[in-house]
Amino acid sequence: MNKRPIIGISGSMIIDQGGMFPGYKRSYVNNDYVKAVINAGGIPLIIPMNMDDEIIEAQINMVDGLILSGGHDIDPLLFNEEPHQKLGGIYPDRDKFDFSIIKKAMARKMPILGICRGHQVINVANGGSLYQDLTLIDGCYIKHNQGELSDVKTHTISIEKNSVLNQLLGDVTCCNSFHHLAVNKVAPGFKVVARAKDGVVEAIERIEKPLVMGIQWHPEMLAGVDENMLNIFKYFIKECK
Ligand SMILES: [Mn+2]
Repeated sequence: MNKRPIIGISGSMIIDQGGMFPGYKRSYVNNDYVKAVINAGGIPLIIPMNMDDEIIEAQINMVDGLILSGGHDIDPLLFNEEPHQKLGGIYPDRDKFDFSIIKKAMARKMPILGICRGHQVINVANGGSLYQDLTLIDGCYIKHNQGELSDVKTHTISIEKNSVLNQLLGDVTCCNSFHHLAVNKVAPGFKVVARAKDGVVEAIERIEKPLVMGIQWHPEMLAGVDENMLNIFKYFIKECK
């Protein structure tokens, strides 16, 4: 039997608001990432957030591919903008961790899949920028922060012909949506491969191999109900061999 690729999933931190230990920090990822990796044929390994470059280097050396999970807004100072009044909560330590782990994964020519915040942070770490809120985008009218459950699809996206995503999802599909930031300037070396009807960027891919893909929606939340969304993880994991 072929060895299943080991897929690192970048962690975040949750701080207890009440209960036994108010203020207590817990390393975590949402379990849907773990489930999607297992169901797509990989071995998930949660990579806890930390600030030590040598540790991060050792962590990345243990895996064959990297998934960047969702979370906080990204500090706009990282793309040379002051915080807009509509910006949500930021977490500069996590930005630092994500930047470091992306740099190390790319140096090792490792496939990377960024989801939601992970998609945005790939763009910023490679020299792109973000809109700090959807109201700052001319013509944006679609509800990108759905009130529906996580596995309900709410808006359509159009996918570019010459892209990995088009092979997996076709020209048009429907996705869930939980974001209020979006890609503005696309990082050099990357291309937009999917947009919503209002022009909002929904996915990017690196032009050269290895596969580095950013997806604005949450395919891991849909992977249990939609074979095509699970196929994104299957394709990614195959690339990690
Ligand atoms: Mn959206």
